Amino acid sequence: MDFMNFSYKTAGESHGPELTAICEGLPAGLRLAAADIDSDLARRQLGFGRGGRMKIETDRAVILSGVRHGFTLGTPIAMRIANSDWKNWQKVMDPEAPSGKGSEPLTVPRPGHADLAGAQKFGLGDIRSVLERASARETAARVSVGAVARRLLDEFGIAVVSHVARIGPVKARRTARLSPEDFARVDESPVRCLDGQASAEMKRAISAARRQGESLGGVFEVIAFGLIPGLGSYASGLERLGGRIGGALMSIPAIKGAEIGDGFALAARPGSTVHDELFFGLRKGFYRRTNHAGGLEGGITNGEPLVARAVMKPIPTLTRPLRSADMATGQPSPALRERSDVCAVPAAAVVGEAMVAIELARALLEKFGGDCIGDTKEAVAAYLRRLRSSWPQPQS
Ligand code: EPS
Repeated sequence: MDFMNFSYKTAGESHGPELTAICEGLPAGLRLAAADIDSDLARRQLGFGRGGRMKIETDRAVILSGVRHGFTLGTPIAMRIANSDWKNWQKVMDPEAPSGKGSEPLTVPRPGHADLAGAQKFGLGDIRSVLERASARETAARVSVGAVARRLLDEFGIAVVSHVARIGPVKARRTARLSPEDFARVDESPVRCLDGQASAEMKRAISAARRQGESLGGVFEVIAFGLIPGLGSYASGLERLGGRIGGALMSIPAIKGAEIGDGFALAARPGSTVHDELFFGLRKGFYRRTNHAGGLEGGITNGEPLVARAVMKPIPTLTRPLRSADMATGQPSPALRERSDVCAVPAAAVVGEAMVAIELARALLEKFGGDCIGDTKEAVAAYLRRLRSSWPQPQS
């Protein structure tokens, strides 16, 4: 699709030697250091409810190309994140040696996982060959791309943040209008929740799930502050930012639903309580006092914060497994049990930030272009001048 100027690709298996990400289409002259990426990678590893794997990994990005002396070159940026666990899996994951003792095929699919559908689609007899790439480990590579996108957005005063709104039965209390400052300490909550009381209850719910051999899902919210009106378009369906943000969130493993603004709750409300009324002030121009639309009207940013939520299903690997049937024999058998997380909603929220940052960076570059960051900045400044000059003049 030609409007996708900023694009990326990831590669790598969960227990292979490394994850790789390549992104291209960013302007030259953007300051970028591995530390910008590592801070997001570390945030993705946070969260009460993760399994033993997070004790093994300390994700760090190595920038291999596209950056010189701390600034982007406008060429493809390749990044590598090593899997520390690889050393324990070399035999199982060997690209060339035939499978043998110690790498016997896994044949009992987990309900809710990609195991069976993936084995059928690709003609694979060993579920290991499916789960290695279906694993959410891949999201570390996406977070590295998201961190690069975030660096671009930061140059334009756009901040993308997230918090956990629900884990299993525990819902956080809603604050009507959040500001960037509200997120300063969200990573200090063990479940990345803004409501202290709900945080404690969420932790208790996760501990109880762990004891019961269960897993828990939840809801996270991503908010982008500082947006310029006019990103995205209604000109073609695929350009609508709502679909692009929703699709990006739904592409995260285990996400089963996404909504923008008041989302599904809008179904129950009359129009007069749903739409954000417009006001005009000589200093701030056109503005709204509410944000039910979640910052998008007609698939275009309207200058209000972009608010998107996504629901994550409980992870399908259960230590008290569900019933399944063996792919090799057809015999009933309890589903595959692997080391896994009990709840990964706090981590998924950080992945959600990355996905939203990527879509916003793409939309920004679509509108303002620029092989060089200075060109992009000038284009944004000229656009903002035009918006201001089009404001109605006070009547004398
Ligand atoms: C995952 C299973 C677990 C998670 C993993 C995602 O890994 P392992 O099978 O090695 O215990 O910890 O998440 C990550 C490795 C990660 O970096 O997020 C799965 O099946 O999706």
